[in-house]
Amino acid sequence: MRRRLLITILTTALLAGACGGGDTNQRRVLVDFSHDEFATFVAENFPKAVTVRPGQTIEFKQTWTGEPHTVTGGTLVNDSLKKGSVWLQFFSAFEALNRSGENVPDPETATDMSFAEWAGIVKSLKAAGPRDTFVGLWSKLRSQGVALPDFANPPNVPLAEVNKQVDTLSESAFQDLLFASDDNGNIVQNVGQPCYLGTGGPPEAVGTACTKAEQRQPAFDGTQSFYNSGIIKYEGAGGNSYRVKLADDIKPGTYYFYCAIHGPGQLSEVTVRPKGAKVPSQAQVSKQARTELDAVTQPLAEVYKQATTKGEIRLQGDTVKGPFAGLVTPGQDHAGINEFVPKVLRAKVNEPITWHMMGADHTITFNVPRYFPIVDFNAPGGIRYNPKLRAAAGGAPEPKQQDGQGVLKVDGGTYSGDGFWSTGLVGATPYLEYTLRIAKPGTYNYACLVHPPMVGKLIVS
Ligand SMILES: [Cu+2]
Repeated sequence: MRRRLLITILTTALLAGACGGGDTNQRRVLVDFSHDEFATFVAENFPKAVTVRPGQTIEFKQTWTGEPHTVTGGTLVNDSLKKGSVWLQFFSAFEALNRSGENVPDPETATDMSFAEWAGIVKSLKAAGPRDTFVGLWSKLRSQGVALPDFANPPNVPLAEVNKQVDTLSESAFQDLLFASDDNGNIVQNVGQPCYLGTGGPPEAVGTACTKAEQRQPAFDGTQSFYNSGIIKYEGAGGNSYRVKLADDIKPGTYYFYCAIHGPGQLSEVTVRPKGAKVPSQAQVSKQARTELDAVTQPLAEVYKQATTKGEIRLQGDTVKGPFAGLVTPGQDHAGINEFVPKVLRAKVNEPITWHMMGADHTITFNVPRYFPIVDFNAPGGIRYNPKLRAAAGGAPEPKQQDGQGVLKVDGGTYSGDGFWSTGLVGATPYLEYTLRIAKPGTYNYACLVHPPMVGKLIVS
């Protein structure tokens, strides 16, 4: 039971409330987030919901964590997002159950359990708030005609079967959505580039971008069929801004925008009130964003503390020892820490070093160029990821990805100590173990090519 559409991440600042609020006609929504004590990514917008008036501007302010994002909406996708938002609340509620500190068996792995047994465990959880929210959303989906079994009288069928149903049903809720990357995680032009259409959809051929005229951004009037930022351009370490000006004649109502890279889990609900209506101030919007951010980053702060003080973390009932390349918290698959922990490692020549890699997909790379743009906006075919990002280099094996079939172990061989060497883009759920040896003594700086703050030092004697 996981957000299948959510983490296609490359496969996968503090609130400047005052600045954003200086202009009373503008409201700022944060896209992604990096914690001020350790680097993170969060594939979400903060706050999730914002209320505005016609004529106002929404500034989507992206923190550059290394993860590209889009802001994508329009009538083509609005209904799907509206219905799907209940599924998203459902998955968040499931994550909240996992974070409640009680032991909820994971439907992905508890293969010998029946649904009746599992529902019984959930119903007897002591964390009443998260429990009732989850059970309530289960009924809400059923009342909307979603064919889930009854939680009140749970049938004695295999849990795995129900889990599969959840996956299929939730996926079908989002089937109208368009994505800016293909099955291999490469950027596609029809959605990766900006596109604003009055009617119809972008070109069917993923390699064809919308025309230059269609790439010019009009005000958002609520009737456009497709209203897509494309991948928001990099504007420096301070982040990127994408502004949506609401037309004076936009009809009051609720409009949704999602990230066409990370999926509908990264959703903004924009409620437009009538002209002249009172709407929350920027200070109130920023306060709400901070509350929602704290809920996401607090568990990350705890896991960071475990990793830095004890050198190990608890993950799904197991103890996982460092060193780490990235860190995650159980049941929170849309956010993670982008750090190497510890930052400095020591090893002897040819001694195996094993990193536990988790969270977003990462690379471990030696001899990183000074400037390494992750997304190339002026490539011959349009917009693409830097081809050096995905490929293994320097003799490392072909990069591997794995989802949920136990811990992936990769032997990266031996790095001579000279030249560009990279694991390529690797990632696995729950994590992978990557082993490497270094043939020559020295002090090596290494980094993740995706996430700029992710740097480490290796001293080989
Ligand atoms: Cu990384």
